[in-house]
Amino acid sequence: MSPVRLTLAAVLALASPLAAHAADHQVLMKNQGAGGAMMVFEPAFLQVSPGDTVHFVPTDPGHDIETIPGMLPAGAASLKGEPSKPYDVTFTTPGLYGVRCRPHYAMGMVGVVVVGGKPANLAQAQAVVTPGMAKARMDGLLAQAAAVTEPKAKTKKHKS
Ligand SMILES: [Cu+2]
Repeated sequence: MSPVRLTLAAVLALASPLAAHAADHQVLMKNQGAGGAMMVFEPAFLQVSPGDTVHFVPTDPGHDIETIPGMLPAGAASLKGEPSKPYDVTFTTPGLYGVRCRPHYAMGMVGVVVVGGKPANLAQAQAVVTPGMAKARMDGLLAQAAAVTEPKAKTKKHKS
């Protein structure tokens, strides 16, 4: 490679540091989780890096995914999938995203995605009141989010 082309490659690498390390993740939407719990996102807690894509897959029909109001980083777009349809999200804005399945919200079908390191909107998310069985699960997920201090270590798995 000539010195000129090497320089160009270096510039391009600097221009897209996130895309170069972007990873894919999968969250299943199920009637029953591996641990026996009913109506779950699996995994219900996920930490990803900015630029990563999460595929929400309705393993069982009847589930959807959308942002829980108040559990969204400032400036981030809210999420909204269609019932029984896969939904892909590429997360760019760091912070905490609380999600729910609308029909099964009160049954505890909630999840949390932390993008980057320690989420700046954690306290805001903790102040949101969640209904029924969602509360206990969300408390557990927010405790996991509170334990996040560092961005996720880079993995070797790259998007092909
Ligand atoms: Cu559901």
